[in-house]
Amino acid sequence: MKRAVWAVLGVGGVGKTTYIYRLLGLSLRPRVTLRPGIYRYYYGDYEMDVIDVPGQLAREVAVNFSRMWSFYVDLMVYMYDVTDPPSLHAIADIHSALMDRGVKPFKRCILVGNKRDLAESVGTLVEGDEIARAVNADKIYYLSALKDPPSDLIKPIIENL
Ligand SMILES: Nc1nc2c(ncn2[C@@H]2O[C@H](COP(=O)(O)OP(=O)(O)OP(=O)(O)O)[C@@H](O)[C@H]2O)c(=O)[nH]1
Ligand SMILES: [Mg+2]
Repeated sequence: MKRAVWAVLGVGGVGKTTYIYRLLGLSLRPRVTLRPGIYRYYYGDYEMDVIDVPGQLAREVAVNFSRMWSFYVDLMVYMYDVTDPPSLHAIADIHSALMDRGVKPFKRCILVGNKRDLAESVGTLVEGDEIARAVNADKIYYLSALKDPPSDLIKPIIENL
C-alpha cells in the first residue's frame, strides 16, 4: 500500500470541506470548519491522509496549517471559488505566508477552481492561470465539489501524487 498526505487550503467558503466529504462519500453538507480535520481515505492502492484547515482569511489559514501539520505534505491543493476573484488572489497570500516560514511545506501543488456549476449559471468563470504561475502550481483544474461524481473529483489528486 502506498501512503500519501495532502491538504486543501483556501479562504473560507470556497468548498474545501465539501470536496473532502464528497470524496469520502459523506452526504452531509458541511458547516463552517472550526477545527482542524484529518481524514483517512483509501483509493486504489493508496492510503491517504487528507487535511482540512480551518480559517476564513488567508493568513489565518496559513498559520492554522502550520500549527496543525509540521511535516511535509505530498500535495497541496490550493482551492478558490471561480465566481469570486478575491478568493483567487487570496491563494497568492496564503502561499507567501507559507513561504515566509522558510521551508516549503509540500512537494507539489495544484490550483483548483471550485464551483464550476455556479460559474456556468452566472456566465463567468475566473481563470486561475496567472496565480497558478505565481505559486508554481503544476496544473489547474476546474470542478464542482458539489455536483461532480467522486470518480472525477479524485483525478486532480491521483494525477499529481
Ligand atoms: N454551487 C456550489 N456550491 C458549493 C460547491 N462547493 C461548495 N459549495 C457550497 O459552498 C459553501 C461552503 O462550502 P464549504 O465546503 O463549507 O467551504 P469551506 O471552504 O470548507 O469553508 P470553511 O470551512 O468556512 O473554510 C456551502 O454552502 C457549500 O454547499 C460547488 O462546487 N458548487
Ligand atoms: Mg470547511
